[in-house]
Amino acid sequence: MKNYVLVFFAGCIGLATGCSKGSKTEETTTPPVTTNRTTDPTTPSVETLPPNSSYKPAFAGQTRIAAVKTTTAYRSTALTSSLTAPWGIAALPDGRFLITEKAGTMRLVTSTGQVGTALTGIPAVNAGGQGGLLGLCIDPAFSTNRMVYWSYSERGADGNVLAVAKGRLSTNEASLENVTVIYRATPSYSGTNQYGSRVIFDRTGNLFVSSGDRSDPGIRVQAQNANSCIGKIVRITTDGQAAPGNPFIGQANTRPEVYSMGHRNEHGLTIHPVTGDLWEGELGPRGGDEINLIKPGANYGWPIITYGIDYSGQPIGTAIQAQNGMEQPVYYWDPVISPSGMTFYKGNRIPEWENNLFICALSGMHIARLVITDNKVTGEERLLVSEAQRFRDIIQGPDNALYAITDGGRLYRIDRN
Ligand SMILES: [Ca+2]
Repeated sequence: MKNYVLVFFAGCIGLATGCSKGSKTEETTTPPVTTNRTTDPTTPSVETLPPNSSYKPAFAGQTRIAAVKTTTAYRSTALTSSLTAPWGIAALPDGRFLITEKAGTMRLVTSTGQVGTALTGIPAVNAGGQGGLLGLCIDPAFSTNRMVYWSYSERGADGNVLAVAKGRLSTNEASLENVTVIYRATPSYSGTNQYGSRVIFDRTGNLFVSSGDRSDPGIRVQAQNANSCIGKIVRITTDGQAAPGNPFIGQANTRPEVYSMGHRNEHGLTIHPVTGDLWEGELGPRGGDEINLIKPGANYGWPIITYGIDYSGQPIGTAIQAQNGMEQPVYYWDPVISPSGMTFYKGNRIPEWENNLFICALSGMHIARLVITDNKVTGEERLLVSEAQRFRDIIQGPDNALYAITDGGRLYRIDRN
C-alpha cells in the first residue's frame, strides 16, 4: 500500500518553505485570508475561467463568491490507493468504513486503510454507463442492528431502475444477510446514465434517496411529473414505504414517496448539523451545477429552468433561469465542477470549518469548501487541488476528520496537523 502524506501549511508561507521532503504546499498566490462572516464581496472568486453561458445570477453571491482560505494548518493523507472506483463511503461507529465500488462490490476498510475482501450477498448491479453500486448509509442504531442501506442500478425486464436495498452486516463481517430490495424509483428506463444516487437518514428515522433524471430528453421531462420518481428526492421508511408526513400524500396523480422534484443528477445529500435542513447537490448541464436547500414539496426547476446550457451548446428548453413556483439554487457553478458527494463539517478539530459544506468535485478535481451563513454561500475554497483526483464522496468520521474517496481508488483522511 502506498502512503501519500501531503502537508499543507495553508496561509503560512514562511512555514511552507520548511516542509519535509515529499511534502507539497498549497499555492501561495491565493487571495487574502478572510473569516466566515467578514467576506469582502470584492475579493476574487476561486473560479478564473470564463462562464459557459451569459446568464446572470438571480442574486448576488449565487455564483463565483469570494474566495476564502483555511488558516488552520491541516494535512491530507491517502490511507489507501487500492480501491476500485469507489462510489460511496459510510463510517462505522468503531472508526472503520463501508465503501461501495461502482462495479458492484462493497468492502470494509479499516481506519488505517486496510481494504477487506468483497462482502457477499449484494444483489447484482447493472454497472453500465453511470450505473453501479452507488450511495450507502448505515442505520442510526447500527451498533445494535448492523443494518446497511444502499442504492444501485438494477437491470429489469423492461429497463434499468434505481433500487434501494437493505441488509444486515453479518457477525463474521463476510456478507450482508437477509438482503431485501425495499424500493424501486420507477419507471424503468433503457438508458444507463444519471441515476443519482445517495441514500441518507433524516432525523426521524426515514431515508432520503436521490433519483436522477436519466439524462435523455425524452425521460428527463418526468422530473416535472410528481407521478414519476425520475428526477426526484424521495423519502421512504426503512421498509420502502412512503414516509409519514410526505408533502404529496393524498394528492391525486402523485407518488406519495416524492419529497421534492425538478432535479437532474443528485450526487449530494446531507443534513445541516444545526438547522436539520436537507441540502442537495446536483450535476447540471454545461454551466449549471447546483447546490439546493430542499423544502418538502418544492420544485427545483429541471429541465425548465437552469443556469446551464446543453453539452451540445444548445439552450435547455426556452433558456430561462427563473420561473414562479420553482426554487432558485442557493449556489451554482459555471463552468461546472461536477459536484458529487458532500457533507457538512460539524467537528471541533478545525473550528473555522464548523458548519461549512464540503463537496467532492469530479471534473473539478478538488474538494470545494463553501462557507454558509444564514443559508447563503459567503465564501468558497478549493482543497486538495494538487492531488488531481476526481473526488467522489466525503463524510466526517467518528474522529471528526473528513474522509474522501476518489475515482482513482484513494481514500483520504483530512485533518488538522
Ligand atoms: Ca434547479
